[in-house]
Amino acid sequence: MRLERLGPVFGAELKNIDLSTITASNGFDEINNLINQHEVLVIRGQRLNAEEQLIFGRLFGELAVSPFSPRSATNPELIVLETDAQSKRPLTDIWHADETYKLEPPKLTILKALISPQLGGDTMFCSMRAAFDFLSDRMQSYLNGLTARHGFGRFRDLLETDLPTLHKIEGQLPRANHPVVTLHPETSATVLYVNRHFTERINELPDDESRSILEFLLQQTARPEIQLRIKWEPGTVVIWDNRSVQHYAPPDYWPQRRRMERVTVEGQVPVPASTDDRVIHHRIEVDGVPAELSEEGATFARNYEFNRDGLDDPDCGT
Ligand SMILES: O=C(O)CCC(=O)C(=O)O
Ligand SMILES: [Fe+2]
Repeated sequence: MRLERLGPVFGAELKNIDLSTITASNGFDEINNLINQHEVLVIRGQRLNAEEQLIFGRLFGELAVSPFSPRSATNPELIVLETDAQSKRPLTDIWHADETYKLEPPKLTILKALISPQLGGDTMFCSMRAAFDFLSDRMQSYLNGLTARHGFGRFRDLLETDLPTLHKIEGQLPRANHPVVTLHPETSATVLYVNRHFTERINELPDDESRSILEFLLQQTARPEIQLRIKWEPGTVVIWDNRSVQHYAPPDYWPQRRRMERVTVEGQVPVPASTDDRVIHHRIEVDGVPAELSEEGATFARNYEFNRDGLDDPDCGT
């Protein structure tokens, strides 16, 4: 097999490989390591049928059954996302990691295209470990130790019922608090773990502060430098690390037909990055060179140095 990186920050395409031949002792460790390292792995030209996709998924752990997504009648672990003129507009145009309202959100998602529209229907990804790395040291320290509440977001709209019944159903569905900054359990990377679909508030902050800080954090997914956009064709499989990336699927193709099949691997309770005052994090590297701060970030850093020197300077202000 051969690997081609898809961008300087994350993402890779794996070539010359047939996923149906992978077993626990043949190729699994390599693929698992590549997912940890590159966060999104694209494998094209696969002829994996649904059964083989389930078997491949089970190599990584138990498969999840989503309470909201449309499942295959014969196999509840297989999610079938099919869109055409008869279906509603898909609710995928919002940045999210899958199912973070669960106490144990999924670890990986494996999505396969069966029918792709002629134009549109791409899926976008954002590296949330890069999002965290791009924050200032001050912001990283501020976030450390905070937790956020995750609920159902837009999936509420799928529960077509009157308001009192909706509240009752919501009361019975899971909800979870997760650290705002998590530690990836396999790579120890620090990850910004809030998303626009499911994260409702930061628990330790008053309402107005939570709203502003959360909005600032959610906007980080808009940075083109930390995004990736994947084009699908029938037979394309994408595996993403749901612990460290978010995705957004523009429904720009709808009502054209698109059919995808997905399996989702169960994960663990997210762990907080650190309980120290200072977060020890890894910095993004591009070919071994630490990524540059953005222009504003660099200006801020220079001003900060200047002001601090100024305070220490006995001649300051004279
Ligand atoms: O349709 C897509 O490309 C992705 C949909 C999605 O959000 C998912 O499968 O988790
Ligand atoms: Fe999703």
